[in-house]
Amino acid sequence: MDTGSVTSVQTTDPDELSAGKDLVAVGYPLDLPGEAKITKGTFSGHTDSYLQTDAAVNPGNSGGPLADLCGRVVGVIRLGGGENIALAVPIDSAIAVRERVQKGGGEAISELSGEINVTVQEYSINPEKSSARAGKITFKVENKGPTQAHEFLVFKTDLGVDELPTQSDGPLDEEDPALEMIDEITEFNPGQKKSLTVELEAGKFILACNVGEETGGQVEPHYKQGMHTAFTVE
Ligand SMILES: [Cu+2]
Repeated sequence: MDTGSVTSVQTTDPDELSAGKDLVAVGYPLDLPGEAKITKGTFSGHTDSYLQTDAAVNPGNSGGPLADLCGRVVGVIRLGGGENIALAVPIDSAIAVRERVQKGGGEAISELSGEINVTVQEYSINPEKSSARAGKITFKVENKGPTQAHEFLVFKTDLGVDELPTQSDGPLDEEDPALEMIDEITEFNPGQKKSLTVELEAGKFILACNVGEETGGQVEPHYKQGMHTAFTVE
C-alpha cells in the first residue's frame, strides 16, 4: 500500500468532553464532489455507547472523524440525519476494535462489538447467529409480527432445547430451578425494536418468548408454538 499521502491525526479523550464544546464533522456528505466538507456543531452528550453531536451529518459522513477545534479526533461518525442528532463511536473504542481486528486477523466487526440482531415473529425466534463469545452481548430484537406482541427471555440452562421444563398447559416453567433467568425484554409490539445488553459467561442458553396468546378461549403459549432457540456462549 502506498501510504505517501496518509498523515496521522491526534486524538483526545472523549470522556473529557463537556456538553456544549464545539466539534466538527469531516466527510463527504451526499457524495458531493470536491474536497471533504466540514460541518460544525456542539457536543450534546453521551448515549450508552456513542457520542452525540448536533453537527450536520448526512449519508457519506459515516466513517469520518468528529474532532474538536484543535483538530484532535474524539470519535468516528456512525450515523446521523434529521433532528440535529448525529452519533459517533468514541475514538478509544474505535482504536480498541482496530487493535482486536489486527490481532485477530480480520474477524467481523459485528462479532467484536458483541451485537446480535434477532427477529421475533409468529412463531419463531431467529438470532442472526446461534453463538457468541463470553462477555457483554447486546441483542437487538425486532418484532416482525405480523400481529402479536412478543417478549424476549434469556435463560441459562444445561438442558437441551427440547428438554426444557414446561407447565402442564404448555408454557415454559420460568420458575424451574434448571432455568436461570438472566434478563428479558417484556412484551413489545410488531414493528418495534428493543435492545437488551447482558453479560454472559460461557455456557448453554435459550432464547424464548413465553407470551400466552388467547385464541377462542384457549391460551396458546408462544413457547409451545416454536418460540425458543438454543444459544451458545463460548
Ligand atoms: Cu411471542
